[in-house]
Amino acid sequence: MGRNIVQKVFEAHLVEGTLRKGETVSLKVDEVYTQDATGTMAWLQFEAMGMEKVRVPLAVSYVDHNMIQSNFRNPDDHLFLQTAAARFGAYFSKPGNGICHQVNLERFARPGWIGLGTDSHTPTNGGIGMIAIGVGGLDAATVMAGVPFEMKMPEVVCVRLTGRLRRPWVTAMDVILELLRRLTVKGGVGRIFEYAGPGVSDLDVTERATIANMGAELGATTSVFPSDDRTRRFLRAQGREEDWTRLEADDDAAYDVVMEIDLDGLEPLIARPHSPDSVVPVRELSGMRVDQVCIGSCTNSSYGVMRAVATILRGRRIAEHLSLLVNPGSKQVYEMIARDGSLADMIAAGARMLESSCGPCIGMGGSPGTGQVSVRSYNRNFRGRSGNKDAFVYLANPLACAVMAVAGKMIDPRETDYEVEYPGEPEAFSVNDNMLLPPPEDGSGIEIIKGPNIKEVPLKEPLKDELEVEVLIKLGDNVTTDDIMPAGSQILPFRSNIPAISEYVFYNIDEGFAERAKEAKARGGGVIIGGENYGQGSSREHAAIAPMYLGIKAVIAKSFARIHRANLINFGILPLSFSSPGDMEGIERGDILRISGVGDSLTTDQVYRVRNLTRGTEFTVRSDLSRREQDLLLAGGLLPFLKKRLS
Ligand code: MIC
Ligand code: SF4
Repeated sequence: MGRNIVQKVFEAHLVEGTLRKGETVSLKVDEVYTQDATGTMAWLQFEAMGMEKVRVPLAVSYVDHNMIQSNFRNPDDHLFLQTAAARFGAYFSKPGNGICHQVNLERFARPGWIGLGTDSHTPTNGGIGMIAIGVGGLDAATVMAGVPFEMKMPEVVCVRLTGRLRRPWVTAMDVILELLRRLTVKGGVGRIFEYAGPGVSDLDVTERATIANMGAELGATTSVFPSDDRTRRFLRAQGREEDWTRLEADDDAAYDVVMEIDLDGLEPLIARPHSPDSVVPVRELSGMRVDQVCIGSCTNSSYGVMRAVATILRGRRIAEHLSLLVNPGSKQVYEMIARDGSLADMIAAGARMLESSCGPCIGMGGSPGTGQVSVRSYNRNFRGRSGNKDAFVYLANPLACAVMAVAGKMIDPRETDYEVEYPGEPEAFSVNDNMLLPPPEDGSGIEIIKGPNIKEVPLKEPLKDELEVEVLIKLGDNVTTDDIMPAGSQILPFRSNIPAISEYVFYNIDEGFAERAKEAKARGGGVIIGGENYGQGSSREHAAIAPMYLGIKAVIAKSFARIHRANLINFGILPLSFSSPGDMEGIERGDILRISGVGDSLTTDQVYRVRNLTRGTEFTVRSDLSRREQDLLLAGGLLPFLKKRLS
């Protein structure tokens, strides 16, 4: 029987386990990268493990999320990251060099590799044929310390592409919006999406990267494309053809699920507020006023896209009432559009050019006003993520975005007669790695500099056998980590300071949460009740560490998103699911729940009896923990577990 790409890459990296769906496998990892907002914790944890040097072939520390430097905290974080990278043997990508996923794709990603990144959009690298997975900081630190990466073998979905995109107005963004329309934000949980079929060769590497990037919004473990002649061409244009290898599924490869997308049949699509899966054709919203347009981010920042956007704007002017923000994803792209005149065309049309950073995507500036409509070529539009709960964020392809910036309203770009140059990938990119600092040969003498806002990672005590916890909040389906631990310019500066950031847990949906949690902590702790796909979205482990710090002992939900579930376990919080989802109805905020015999249940049938002391009712919940996960929880989390082991 032939093998698919996932099987080939996993087999080549397998340390333990068998590649059967649902079984635990451990894998050798070629690269680990961090970004600043999750990286400070990851590197603090790495340091806390007492490690001398990273034990993976390649480690890179990027700075892209918080570059606002509104006071000392942020530059202190940057200096910490730079000195830690030099000390421990990682490359350091300076602020200004670009968004981690875009830069990694350009400069490091390789077909056939396995990579981890402390960011949920790490799968962007799947565009080049790499298996790239988003993880929490502590998982990244553990792998950097030389431990193989452990995961449950996901199922593999083959997405067969046929036909060709109707460029310029239909782009790669519409392919992934179509998948989100069909499958929703939980349609990818426990799955890897492998792209195949004749339509693959119609897409260049950066277009594939757009699709792989936003596969994260499906909840997918990752997405991967074959490595073919176009991949080789891309790597040659990056001056690193030697990194290329061919990687394709065998003709008779088997998949768990097969689906098909006809590229010819796609039209410009748009995701409505407040979820990336609320997708409709742009034409259905035609005429709606647009106040802000944002183009760029890690989703749509290639040179080809930026150049095409510039040709739409050339000689035109953005609508009078509208604001256009552009954040090109990397210094490479920025430099190239500056040299070829695209940047001048954008500026002339009225674009506000931002740094090569995440910017408005994560609410670091560029928030829309009250009731305003923002259309973005980004990947997430959760309520409040952009810095304003009362704004309406839509997601569309970057060329449609540019047309809307000129029109000042929603418009199907196919209705215009604009001439667009869509150059795709150039023969040669401008390669200039002067903002990418390689680690010194021997970093052992380098001092790691920590500013006053950088605090140690708190630890949890071992799991108690009997929990008596207060229900602190009851939530619906698809709660995001942006809901649990918001980002934005007010909160992101506290990513290195858990006591400070914990004040903001659930801040946008329940301002009193942190206070209530602290009170409950003194009485035995709290529990969170959630619906399906709890913790979707980002990889930020702060959404687990901060609740842990506030005394949360367990989350009982209908189901969990992958990265958040792993983060909860790493920080000693029990992820439990209802045996009968209907039991959620009988629980209210303020109820006291008693769970007895936790240790026993955890290590035997993983069924726990829960008594609702307030209502006098009883129900059961379950966990689905591997052996290792059980050990971690008993110890109070991964750090206490490792500490105990090492001592
Ligand atoms: C995001 O897009 O939500 C982020 C900000 O990049 C996060 C990481 C973080 O919260 O630092 C992610 O995607 O994992
Ligand atoms: Fe940055 Fe936005 Fe990409 Fe996250 S999704 S890495 S915030 S650009």
